[in-house]
Amino acid sequence: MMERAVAGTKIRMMKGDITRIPVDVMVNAANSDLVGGGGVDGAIHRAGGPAIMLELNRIRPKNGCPTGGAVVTTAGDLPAKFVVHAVGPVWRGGRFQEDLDLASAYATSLDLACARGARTVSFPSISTGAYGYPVHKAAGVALSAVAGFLESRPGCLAGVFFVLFDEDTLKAYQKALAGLGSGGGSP
Ligand code: AR6
Repeated sequence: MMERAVAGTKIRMMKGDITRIPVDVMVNAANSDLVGGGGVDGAIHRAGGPAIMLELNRIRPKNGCPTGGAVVTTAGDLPAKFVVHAVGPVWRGGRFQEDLDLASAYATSLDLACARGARTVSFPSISTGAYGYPVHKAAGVALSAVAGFLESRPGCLAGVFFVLFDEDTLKAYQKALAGLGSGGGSP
């Protein structure tokens, strides 16, 4: 299943490079220091240009952004109005509230996007690259968090897009989307 509506908002799964998909708010999988890095973070800074880091340097909290939190910047040259830099958890075996922190990264991102008047938001698969979160677990947490947010704020967003980089990740998120509401959406 590629698309499903939750509380009137379309959740859509697609394979590709998130930096190429036009949207109001593009979510980045950042680190607490908000200093850029590899993976999707590197791709977003490369495609967005220096304006993003210049703004991060101005707004960066003294002790960084906590895990599960997020900050908003310009999108620079990206096909978006804003970038939300979300900090997912590093996977440490699953007993360190990784699921709560991951859910918080998604919900905080959507909250910030709505506060900026976004109608469409795109997400990568937060934490499942360098941070090592098992993708099938992460997909369930991500979909539960997004669906929970949409049910609590109906009408806020028109579309939430998951832009996934490889086939295995796409399949895991499609499965989680299909399982939403039938008990399959939980971790
Ligand atoms: N579009 C969509 N997804 C992508 C792209 C892209 N252009 N590039 C990679 N992915 P990761 P994390 C996928 O490692 O696990 C960085 O160094 C990738 O295949 O980017 O949250 C940050 O600075 C994977 O499925 O993020 C942090 O230090 C997913 O995005 C740290 O990595 C997430 O992989 C964050 O690690």
